[in-house]
Amino acid sequence: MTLPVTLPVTLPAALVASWTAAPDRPVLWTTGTGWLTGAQLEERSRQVARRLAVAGVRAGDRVLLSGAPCADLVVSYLALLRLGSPVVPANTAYTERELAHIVAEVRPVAALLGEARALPGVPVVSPIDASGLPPGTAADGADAVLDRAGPEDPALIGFTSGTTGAPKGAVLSQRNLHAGAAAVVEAWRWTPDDRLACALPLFHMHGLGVALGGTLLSGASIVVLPRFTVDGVLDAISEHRASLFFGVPTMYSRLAGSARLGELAALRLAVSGSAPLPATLWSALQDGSGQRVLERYGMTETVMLTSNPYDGERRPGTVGLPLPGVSLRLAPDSGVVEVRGPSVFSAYWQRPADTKGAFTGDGWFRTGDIGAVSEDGYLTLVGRASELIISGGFNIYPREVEDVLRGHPAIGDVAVIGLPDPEWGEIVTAYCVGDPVSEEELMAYCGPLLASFKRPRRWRWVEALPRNAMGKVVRDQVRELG
Ligand code: MLC
Ligand code: AMP
Repeated sequence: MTLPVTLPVTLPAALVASWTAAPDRPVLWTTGTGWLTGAQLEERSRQVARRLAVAGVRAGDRVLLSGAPCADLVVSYLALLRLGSPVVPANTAYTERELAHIVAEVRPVAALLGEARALPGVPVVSPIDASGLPPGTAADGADAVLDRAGPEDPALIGFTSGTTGAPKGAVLSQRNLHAGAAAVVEAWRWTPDDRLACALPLFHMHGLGVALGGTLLSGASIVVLPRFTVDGVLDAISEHRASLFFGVPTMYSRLAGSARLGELAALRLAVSGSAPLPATLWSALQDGSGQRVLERYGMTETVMLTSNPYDGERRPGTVGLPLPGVSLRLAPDSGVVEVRGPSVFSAYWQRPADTKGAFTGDGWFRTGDIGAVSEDGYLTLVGRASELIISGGFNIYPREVEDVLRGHPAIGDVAVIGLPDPEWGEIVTAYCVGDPVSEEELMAYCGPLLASFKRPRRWRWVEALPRNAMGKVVRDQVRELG
């Protein structure tokens, strides 16, 4: 006798239940494909999962996923969640060198890519629609076992450098992803009537965990644009009667510069995150559109942590209050924000020392962000314990860029910092010691080694770098070099 299986609450189990309950409801709109209903997403993700299973992908096997936002990318993501094969999203701008690091870390059995490119060391490399995989249909392959992942099984491995060192994979469990999406669904009063206009890349927590995860869990719908443009977003909001828009501050800065800014008034809610939203920009958005943009704070390792309130005061310059389920405190000596909660990851992939260092002795995750909490509980991020640069919502680790630049024969010494910029937040700037060469040459040198967003946009040649008694570069003094 087969005992009935009680399915745990995981994102895929919840999604299948919601698609089954409302099969004809439109869920996903993408350019070229148009609308897909819940029933279509269920069927397509099952088919892709089956093809992956025939190609040898099993629960627990890592699969790298990297492509521009489109229906096949979303379907592939859902197929992997349903198979229980941890998704390893990768930025489409990564060079072969950057992808090789991820491959060496997690040893994926397959990679689904938006563009044809070599990926040494990965047994199965396929276009993102999975059609290039070995033939596999219901007729010639065993049915894949779907939707059986438990809450503690790994669902997604997001690459991040954390507060230090080389990029490492933060392992998010099925529970983490589900809890992260559930928290924002509750906090932002998401309902099945909502429709999100999304122009975020679908390889980071913002796009995957918040925009897509929240939409699918709440039974709402999402309009996925292949890339961000001001007109593209505003057209999508009016044509599809979107009620929600989520963006990074660079997107809001560009929207604020548009004569069409007032069209944001049509939204029920506009959310900003991934980098600080300047209070001046917040006011410009309110003045031009009436939108009180809601700023929130999250991380790859934690999904979302805090949010300004939906009802109540949205206080510019702050990231609001802890989301449902999140506990937050400040380390007494440093002011580093420490968190706990069901969406917080528990380990970096096969990096026990880094994992140990990331948590306090009593189990709180050290975010590396330095905060201050007001008397009424609003968190303001005042700095970072790490040297992390955030440009347009993408993270750049100075040390990685410096290591690459040191390989250029003209550069004897180098320090990389982020200089403030109204559009990008911070701009990657390199201070080099050596024999000056042209920016063109340096950019050409960086081309095959660094993703475009990591390449310095400004170059300075200096006599020497300020160092402390230990010989360490003093970054604050580098900033003063101008
Ligand atoms: C693109 N470029 C960037 C860049 N994005 N350079 C620095 N920083 C960036 N963020 C490069 C391009 O490759 C191009 O280089 C040049 O800048 C001009 O490109 P563009 O056309 O102006 O840029 P665009 O394609 O419009 O991209 C801007 C953007 C994009 C803001 C739309 O950066 C973006 O989608 N950002 C969102 C990032 C995100 O989702 N972060 C979430 C992380 S999760 P060249 O050399 O070709 O000229 C997380 C947790 C949380 O942080 O809390 O959410
Ligand atoms: P990532 O590792 O890409 O997930 O980036 C996470 C980091 O983005 C956090 O540690 C913060 O430094 C930053 N971040 C996210 N949201 C905000 C925000 N609203 N304001 C300031 N920084 C933010």
